Amino acid sequence: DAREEQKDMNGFRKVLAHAKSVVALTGAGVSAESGVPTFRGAGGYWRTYQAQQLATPEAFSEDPSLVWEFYHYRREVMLTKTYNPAHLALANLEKRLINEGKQFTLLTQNIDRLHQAAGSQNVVELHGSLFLTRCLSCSEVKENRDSPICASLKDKGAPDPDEKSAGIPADQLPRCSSCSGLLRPHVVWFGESLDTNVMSKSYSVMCECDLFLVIGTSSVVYPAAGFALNLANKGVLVAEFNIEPTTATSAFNYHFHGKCGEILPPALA
Ligand code: BJW
Ligand code: ZN
Repeated sequence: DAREEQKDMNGFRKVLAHAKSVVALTGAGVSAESGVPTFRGAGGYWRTYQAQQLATPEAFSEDPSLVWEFYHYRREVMLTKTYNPAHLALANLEKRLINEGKQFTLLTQNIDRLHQAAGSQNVVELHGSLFLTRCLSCSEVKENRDSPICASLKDKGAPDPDEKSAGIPADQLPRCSSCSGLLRPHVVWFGESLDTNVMSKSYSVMCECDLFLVIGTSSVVYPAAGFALNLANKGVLVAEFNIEPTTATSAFNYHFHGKCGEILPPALA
């Protein structure tokens, strides 16, 4: 039946061997085995908040100190984490396909830069990066790996539910080196549009692809959640890798169950 066909690894590997243009979409599940918490699992809380409450422009304008504490904490956590076999499997797949004269693009919802650390080259960051800032006054986007990002955030951002807000005055939060405006993380918050260049690159590679991989994402956050569904509707082959079925699973040709650090390396080898 259909469910058995979805697990046909030999069938998938044949499809992959013949694909000329592969696109992968990754989500937080790819970094879970690196120790980076996912959004919708049990570890999805910071203090008493879920990302949906803090990753919004409203939260930032109401309490920029609180939102900066949240992102500062996540930046500092990333300094202690590294890529895992799932990231490596995708970097290796890219190298092999490019050597064979084929196309590969990695669309990631993750802001942690672990794909790049593992050696992936053609990466589109759909939701921005923890290590980019954007100035609210002059809009300059800049790489920033400072630890701490500013003196006032040093040792702040502890995730415990009873931790009190640091209440840092805005003039002591990260500021622009060009115009001294307030900086924000260059990430895409709820209610904000994805960058237009990012969207057009994504659509153009999806138009050409003959195999789409959906890896470690709950497929609930749009527009990324619609990518695989749209392609599946057009008849493009889609393979999903996840520790559990998602609401989108039934629309896909393949679904491989397991931790992506364990199932991706053999599947993509
Ligand atoms: C494993 C594993 C292991 C675990 N191995 N697997 C259309 C319909 C409905 C709503 C909307 C819509 N269009 C827009 C919206 C509103 C909204 C939205 O989608 N809301 C939904 C929640 C309903 N979208 C937006 O606002 C977007 N903007 C937009 O569309 O602009 C135009 C517009 C504006 C206003 C109105 C309408 C249109 C922007 C969304 C930006 C999302 N940003 C975040 C935060 C980024 C910064 C930060 O990190 O702080 O991005 S939210 C958060 O979710 C983050 C993630 O990238 C994103 C996706 O999460 P992901 O990666 O899927 O993680 P999880 O935790 O959900 O899932 C992990 C998965 O891994 C699970 O399935 C596990 O099983 C699995 N897993 N371990 C394999 N080891
Ligand atoms: Zn500026």
